[in-house]
Amino acid sequence: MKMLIQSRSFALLRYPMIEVAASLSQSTVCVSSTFFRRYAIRRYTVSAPLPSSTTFSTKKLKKKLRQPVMSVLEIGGTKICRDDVVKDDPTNNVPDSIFSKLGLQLHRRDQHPIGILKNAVYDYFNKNYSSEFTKFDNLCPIVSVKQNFDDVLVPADHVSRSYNDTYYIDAQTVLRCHTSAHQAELLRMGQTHFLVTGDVYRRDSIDSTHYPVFHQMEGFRVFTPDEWEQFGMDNTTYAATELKKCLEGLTRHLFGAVEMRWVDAYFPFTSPSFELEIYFQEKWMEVLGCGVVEQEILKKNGRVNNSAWAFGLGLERLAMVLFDIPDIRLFWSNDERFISQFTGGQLGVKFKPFSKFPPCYKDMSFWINDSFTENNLCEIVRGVAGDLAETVQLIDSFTNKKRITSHCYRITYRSMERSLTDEEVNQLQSNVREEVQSKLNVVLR
Ligand code: FA5
Ligand code: MG
Repeated sequence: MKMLIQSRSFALLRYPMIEVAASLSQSTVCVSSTFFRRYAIRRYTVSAPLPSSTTFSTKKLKKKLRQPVMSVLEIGGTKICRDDVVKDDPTNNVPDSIFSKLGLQLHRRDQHPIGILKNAVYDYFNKNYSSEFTKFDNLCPIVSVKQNFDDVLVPADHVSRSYNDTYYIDAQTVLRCHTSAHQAELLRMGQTHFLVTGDVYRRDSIDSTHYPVFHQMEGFRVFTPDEWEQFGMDNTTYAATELKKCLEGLTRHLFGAVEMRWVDAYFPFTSPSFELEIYFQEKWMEVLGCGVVEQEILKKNGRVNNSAWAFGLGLERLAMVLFDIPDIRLFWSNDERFISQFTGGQLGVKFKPFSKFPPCYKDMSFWINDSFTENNLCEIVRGVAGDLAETVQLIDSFTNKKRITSHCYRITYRSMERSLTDEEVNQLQSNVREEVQSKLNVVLR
């Protein structure tokens, strides 16, 4: 295995505000996926809830695109009604398309690539840590703002708390945006070695490695002083060494030989922090975040004088590499041609694409306003086109003499399962244009 240890520019990571300021002032085409690394100095308007329903001009299209939404479900013993999650209220920004994913729990399906991967990670921990780790995979994804952010020391002004980045049910309740939301409660329950797998939710960009619902597995391990003292190490060095050993072993267990590298990172809840990237489809892809847990979290939750490591795996990203799955939307496919290719317990299987259907590109330009954000645009595109939207990419930006900025976005439409007709794509694009204008108050060009 080729292992590259790489440090990115420290300046960007130590001063994340500068990174955001710089990226805002540039007309950058690159979309950052580093949710917890980003800090906000911009203010977001708490915009009205984004579309939960869509206006299509033909009944046929409407039927084809809309997924049935179950109105009551149960997760981990909690009953959840649609009307408790999707509300016509300014503090709520959960659309029906997101509600429809609640309770699907791909990670609990043993024949699905996400479930197969979860079980393979369990095997690794059972073998190497003699089944010491307690597993949780049915904790309810509806959590308090305190669990999701405060308990893991996310600062009050951190960008991840904004309505632009997180799905809020009301001002105090969110759809968890990471499995780290359960760290504190499990520590308080006396857990010292645990794995938490679950669906997590984020308003995010649209491309082959980002989806607004995905799955994470949190790992957490507490150490006592005798453990680091016997190796003559300080608590932080010991935890960091054990963490990297564990994750490098896991990567070898899953992939055998794969090109990967460690990157220094920032998370409010760990220090030092790292991300692991794997080379996939001719690019470096970030697959996990991890680090040595902040003492404050341990102390507040009954673990004085201890040390700990934690990690959060992105299961879709790892499964993409493992099974050669080229697009994250495929995980949600009910197409037999996808589902039938995977068998419980089998890791080595490579996905055979059934066919590559042609993409269709549509550009749209508009003058933005101060409250414009790309996530709001993506939410509209997803609301209209669902999984037919493959990418949304900023391809041009300029500011005129009156200091008004224009953006040009290219939307790629493509189905994973069939060829799209011109009529269908034109209709989608026309609906997107209409909603972008009316909901984002931008001026189309
Ligand atoms: C976190 O969520 C941290 N809670 C991870 C962590 C846990 C750090 C414990 C330290 C200690 P991050 O935002 O980087 O970090 O997300 C973790 C992983 O989730 C990423 O590496 C990536 O693999 C995956 N991921 C993030 N956003 C998306 C998305 N929109 N779609 C699919 N996968 C995603
Ligand atoms: Mg990250």
